[in-house]
Formats: sequence, C-alpha cells, structure tokens
Amino acid sequence: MHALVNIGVSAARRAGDLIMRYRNRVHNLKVSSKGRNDFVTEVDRQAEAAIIDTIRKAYPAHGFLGEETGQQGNTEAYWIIDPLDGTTNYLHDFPAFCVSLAFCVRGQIEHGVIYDPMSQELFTASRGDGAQLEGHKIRVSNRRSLEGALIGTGFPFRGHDLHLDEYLAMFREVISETAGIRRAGSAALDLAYVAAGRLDGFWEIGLKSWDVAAGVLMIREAGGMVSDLTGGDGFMESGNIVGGNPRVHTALHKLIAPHLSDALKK
Ligand code: 2AM
Ligand code: CA
Repeated sequence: MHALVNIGVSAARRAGDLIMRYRNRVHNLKVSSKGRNDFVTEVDRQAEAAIIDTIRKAYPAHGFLGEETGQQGNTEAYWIIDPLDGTTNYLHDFPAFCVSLAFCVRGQIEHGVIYDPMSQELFTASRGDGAQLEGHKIRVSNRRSLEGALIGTGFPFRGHDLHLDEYLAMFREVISETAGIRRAGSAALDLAYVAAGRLDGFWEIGLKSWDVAAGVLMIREAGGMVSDLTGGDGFMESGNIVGGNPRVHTALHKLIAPHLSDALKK
C-alpha cells in the first residue's frame, strides 16, 4: 500500500472510531441546523479535526479541503475530506455512513480511502494501481445492460435548485428499465459499492466534491466509468454524476440525458 494511503487509512480509522464512540450519545449532541435537512454536528467537526491532525503530523506541507473547515494551506497537493458522509443517517442511527478521503495533486485524484465504521469495511484506491476492499482487488460488476441492474441514487435536497422535475423524470425511466433503485443516503459509500460490484451504477444531482472525489477514483480503478450528466468530466464542479460498469454507465447516461434541462447541461 502506498505510504499516502496508509496515512489516509489511519486518519479515516481514527475518525471512524470517534464517530462510533459518539454514536450512542448522538441524541445529546449539539446539533445545529443550517436550513432544512441540513445538519452539521459536533461529530463531523471533531472527525474532520482528527483527520487533519493525523495527516498533518505525517505530511505538514499538505493542504486540505474539508466539508467542515473549507480550503486551507497547499492548493496543489491537498486532501479532500468528507469526515462523515451520510450525516442524516448517522443522526437517525440508520447504518449507512462513512468517512471519505481523497488525495489530490493539481486537480488529479491520486488516492482514495472510504471507511465504513459500522461494517468496518475499508475501500482504497490509488491511480494506476487498482481499487481494493480490505486489501483485495475489487472490480465493477460485469452486468451487460440495465436489465437486472441495481442502481444507486440520492434524492435532490439542496433547496433552491432541486431540479426535482428533471430528477423524477430520470427516476421514472430508471425504475422501469432496471431491477431496482437503492437510496441509502451516503453517496461516497454508494460509489464504493459500485466499485465493488454491489451496485451496477449510480447517479445523483448536486453533490459536492468531497462526496465524490474518493469514490470516482475507486470506480475508475475498479474498471468502471464516471462522468457528469453531459458525459463530460465536470462532476467535481457541478456535483452531477453518473457512474457504473462501462456498459451500465453508457446505458444509464443515455436514459438520463434526454431529461436534462439547460441548467443541468452546464
Ligand atoms: P453528507 O451526509 O456528508 O451531507 C446523499 O444524497 C448525499 O448528499 C450524501 O452524500 C450527503 O452527504 C449529501 N447531503 C448533503 N446535504 C444533505 C441533506 N441535507 N440531505 C441529504 N443528503 C445530503
Ligand atoms: Ca457528504
């Protein structure tokens, strides 16, 4: 394992342990609401601080882009951090949440770590070196079409530009063409599941770079494909993403594309 991945794994496990320690006390936490359905907990902040502390001790020159603390330090070589992806699930003790870390150099994602502290499953990937679950190589599924496919998604949630009608039109199509849709509530974990072949594909609108950075590398390194909804590479900026094994990615993209409004084509 690459030395950077080792440090990423230590940081993710430390955050995961903290998340699990707080789990039993979750209802007593100070929960601040930043608008509808948008919780930022003390746990998120502490988990992110633990991650940054672990990495900084090993690599003082690295920068960070964290969901909680924003951009700091080096902007050429930095870690993109989602300290607790699936916060809403966590608050409800619904067991689908994870820690997601990606190491980025000049816009290129080099390493990714996704850790599920409930199952203690650890997903890792390094560019050019494949993706692993518990150190064993993983591959995307080999399903050849949407028929029988299991597709992950997330519902639109950001108030002002939900694109709900467009999303529901896509949803309607995907329901009728596949074996089913799953909406677990942690985009990073869903992407890791695509890489591991547990889901055949995934799409969502309006995510943030920390939700997808590690998972995108994982899917690609596991032999899958990822694009934005126009088929381009702008998912880190737009947060609109479709991924899957190569055939499912192509088919899913084809199904979704006719429902893009002009705003979603940007
Ligand atoms: P988060 O838990 O780190 O915020 C699910 O659709 C994905 O969207 C998750 O990765 C989740 O990450 C993100 N998300 C952000 N805000 C959300 C909200 N208010 N409701 C549901 N998911 C949200
Ligand atoms: Ca997130």
